[in-house]
Amino acid sequence: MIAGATRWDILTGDITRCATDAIVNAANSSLLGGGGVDGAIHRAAGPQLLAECRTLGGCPTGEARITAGYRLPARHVIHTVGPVWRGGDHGEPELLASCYRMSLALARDHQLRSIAFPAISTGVYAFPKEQAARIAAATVQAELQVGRDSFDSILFVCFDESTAALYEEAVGKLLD
Ligand code: AR6
Repeated sequence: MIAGATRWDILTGDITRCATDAIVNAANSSLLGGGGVDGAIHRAAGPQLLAECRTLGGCPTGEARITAGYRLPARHVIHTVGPVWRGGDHGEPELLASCYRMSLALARDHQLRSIAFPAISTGVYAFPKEQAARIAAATVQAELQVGRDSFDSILFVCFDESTAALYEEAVGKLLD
């Protein structure tokens, strides 16, 4: 798919293998590591990532912070904190959209051209996957339209085929 000058793709696989300018981490507000994709990113990046994260003083839900990528093939990690799903009427959709917007804003500020996103909040934080895919696709598309500059490439990196299929569907609906 192409939006403006930006190519976006949906991939199935392990985001720690992505050699993009930045990969996005679905972190928690301590930024001190955890399970899921967060654990995988810290394992692959090595202990220097945790050392830099300790200097950041955490991150509120819906916001994002940037670090180096250390041993990762990606140059940077953008850590964002998705909402915990509590039924959907506690601002979860808006907070999830904010994660995508704030991550792209940080990437822009640092002149990064390629960014890979995991399916934020859809694991331990239990956000319904289909709704999360729709929010991810719609928010990224809207940001690409308003952004004065553009990215070369945005990747949605899904851990399994069924999540990737939900993204394909969400993006397909946007293009209808
Ligand atoms: N590459 C791509 N996607 C992955 C990978 C990977 N290596 N590993 C898991 N996923 P989760 P959350 C997918 O639970 O729901 C952590 O403990 C996974 O299948 O990692 O935002 C943090 O420290 C799912 O679709 O993040 C927080 O405490 C998606 O990544 C909490 O979990 C997100 O699942 C954050 O929960």
